[in-house]
Amino acid sequence: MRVLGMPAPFFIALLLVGILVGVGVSTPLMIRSSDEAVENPFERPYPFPHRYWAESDEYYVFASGGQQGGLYVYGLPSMKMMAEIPIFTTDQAWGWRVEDTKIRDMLTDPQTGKVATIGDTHHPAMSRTNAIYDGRWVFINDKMYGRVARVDLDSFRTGQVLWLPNIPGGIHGFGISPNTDLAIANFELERWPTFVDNIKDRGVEADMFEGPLVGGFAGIGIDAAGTMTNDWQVWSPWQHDMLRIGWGESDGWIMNTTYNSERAVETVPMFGREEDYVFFWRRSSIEDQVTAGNTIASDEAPDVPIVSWQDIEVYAAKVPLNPHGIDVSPTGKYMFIGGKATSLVVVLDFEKIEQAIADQRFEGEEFGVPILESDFVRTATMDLGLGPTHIEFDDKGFAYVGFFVDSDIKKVPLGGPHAEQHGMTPWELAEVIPVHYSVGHLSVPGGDSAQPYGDYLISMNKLAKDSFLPHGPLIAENHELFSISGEKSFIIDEAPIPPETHYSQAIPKSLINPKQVYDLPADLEDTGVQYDYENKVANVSMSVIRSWFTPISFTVPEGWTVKMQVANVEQTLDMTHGIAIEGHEVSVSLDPGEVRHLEYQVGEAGVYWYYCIWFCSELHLEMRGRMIVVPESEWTPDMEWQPAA
Ligand code: CUK
Ligand code: CUA
Ligand code: CA
Repeated sequence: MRVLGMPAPFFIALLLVGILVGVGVSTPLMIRSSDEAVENPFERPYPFPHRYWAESDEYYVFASGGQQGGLYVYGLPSMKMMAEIPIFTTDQAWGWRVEDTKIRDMLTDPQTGKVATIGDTHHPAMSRTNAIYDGRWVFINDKMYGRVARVDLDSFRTGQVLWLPNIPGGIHGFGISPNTDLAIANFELERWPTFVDNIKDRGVEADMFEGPLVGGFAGIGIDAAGTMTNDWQVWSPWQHDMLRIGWGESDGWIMNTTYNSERAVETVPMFGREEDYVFFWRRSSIEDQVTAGNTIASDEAPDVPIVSWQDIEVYAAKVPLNPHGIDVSPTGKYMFIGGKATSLVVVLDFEKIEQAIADQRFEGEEFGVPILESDFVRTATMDLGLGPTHIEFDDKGFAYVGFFVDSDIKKVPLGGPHAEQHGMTPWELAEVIPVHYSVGHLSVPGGDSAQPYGDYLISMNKLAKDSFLPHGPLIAENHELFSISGEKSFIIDEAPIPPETHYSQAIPKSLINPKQVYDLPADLEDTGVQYDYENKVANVSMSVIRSWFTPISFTVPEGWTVKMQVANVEQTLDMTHGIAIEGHEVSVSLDPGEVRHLEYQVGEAGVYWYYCIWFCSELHLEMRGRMIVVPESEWTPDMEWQPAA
C-alpha cells in the first residue's frame, strides 16, 4: 500500500517520529476573512447589554478535561467557560475533596480500598431518548482507572462513580445506548493474571512479557434513575479502542474498533498489518448468554458474568490501518471509520452489513470471528488527506472529518437518503476548513445522535501553538468555532481551554434546567458536638450562614477523629460558603442548601482556626471559628462543647 506517494512503512515511520505533526504550522491564516458578506453571529450589539451572553448563548458544551479529570462547561456560541465539573480528580475550587466521605467513597476502588484522585476523562456521553439527547445526565469514562461516572445535569455534579472489576484501567471507547439503558466501556488493558488465566482455556494463550494482548468491553446497566451497575463483561482476543452503540438502521449493534489487530505489545508492531478491524457485536446475543448462564466469573468479581467472544454473534470488517474515530450518521445507516496512519476514510452501510450476514458473505475469519466481505459492505472509500481522526454529522446530509496531520476538517456529502438534501455528488470532498492546529475530536451539537443541530462546529485542536498570547511551554488547547449553517463554513471564534479536551457534546439550553439551590433536608440535626468516648469520635453538627459558623468553636481530645455534618442553611442564589480547617487538609465548599459529611483525624494539641473560603458577604473575613485540640492527658469531660446558655 502506498500513502501520499510514499511506501506505507516509510509514512508510518514519519508519523512515529512526529515529523508530520508539524505540517499544520504552515497552514495560512487567510480563512479568517473568508467571506465578509456572511452574517457573523459573534457580532456584538453596542452598547453592550448586561445578560447578553445568558440570553444569546444557544447551547451548553460539555467538554472532557482529559488529565484534568472532569468536564469543562461553556456556552455556545460565546465560548465562555462557566464551570468545571470535577469527577475523578479532587478539585478544591469546585468543592470536590476527599474529606467529604461521599466523594471519598466514590473515588475508592472497592477491590483494593485505595483512593484514586487522578483520572483522565475522554468521552462524555449524553443520556438520550430515541437516540436524541434528553438533558438528564452525562456519562463519562476514565482512561486511567477502570471506572466510569454519571454527572447529574440538575446539579452539574458527579452523582455516581462505578468501578469496573477485572480491569486495571485503559477504558477508552465509551458510549450510551439510544434509550440510555446500557453503557459500554471498551478496555485496552487486561489485569494480570486474572484475565489471561481465565481466557486461556478458550485458546488464547498469552505471556506477561511477550503478549499478545487481550481485551474486551464492559456492559453497564443504567436504570431509570441513572444508577449504573456492572451487568456483564465480554472478553475477547483483541483490545478495543473507539465505540458506538447503534440506533435506527444499526439498532441492536455494538460497534468497536481495534487498531491493534496485530495483538502486539509494542508500538511499531501495532502497524504490522495493512488493515485492522471494526467489530459488530449483536447486543441481544450477549444478553442471551448472560440469561442462559453461559458465563464465567473471576474471583474478584464473582457476581459479574463474563461472556466469551466465541459464544456471541460477532462479525469483523477490515478498515484502514490503525483506525480511530468510528461514527454513525444521524439515521444510524452509515458508519465512518478513518485510518489514523493513512489518508483513507471508509464508509460502511448497515443495510449491507445485515445483508452480508444473512448471505454469509465472508472473506475469512480470525479466532472464529467471520470477516465480512470488504468490497460488499463498504459504500465508499475516500482518500481525503493525512491523519483522519474523528467524524461528526450535521442536519443537512454532511459529514465532517477531522485530519490531525493536515490540520483541517473536510466536509463530505453523504449518499443514499441524504443525496436529495444537498444535491451534491456523494462521498466527494465538498469543502476544506483549515484549523489551528491539529484537530483531535470535533463536535457539532447533537452530531453523534439522531438529531444533529447543524449550525455550529467546534474543532478541538490538540495544538494551539501561536493562537493566543504566549503563556509558557504548556499551551492551552484551542477550541475553534465555525459556522456551518450556510453553504460555506467560516470561523467565528477561538477559545483557549485548559488541557486537555478529547470529546465534547453540546446540547440546546432548553434541555438543561439546573436547580439554583439544594433543598435543605427537613430533618437537619441540631448543631452541637456529641462525644463518643468508646470510638474516640467527636460528632460535630455545624451550620453555616452569612456570616458565622455554629458552633463557632469546639473542643476535641488529641488523637480523636472528627465526623462533621456541615450544612449551608442559606436558600439564596449564589450564596456558597466553605470551611477550611488550618493544618488539617480540610477545605470544602458548601453550596446553598448543601449538606456535607466530613471526616478527618485531629492533629497535635493546639488551636486551629477554621474559616469560610468564599467571599460571601461584607463580613466574610469575620466568618471564622476555632477547633481546640486538648492533650488527651489533660482532657476532662467538662471541656466538652456546651450549648450556649
Ligand atoms: S480519543 Cu482523544 S482525540 Cu480518547 Cu476520543 Cu481521539
Ligand atoms: Cu461565608 Cu465567606
Ligand atoms: Ca494495526
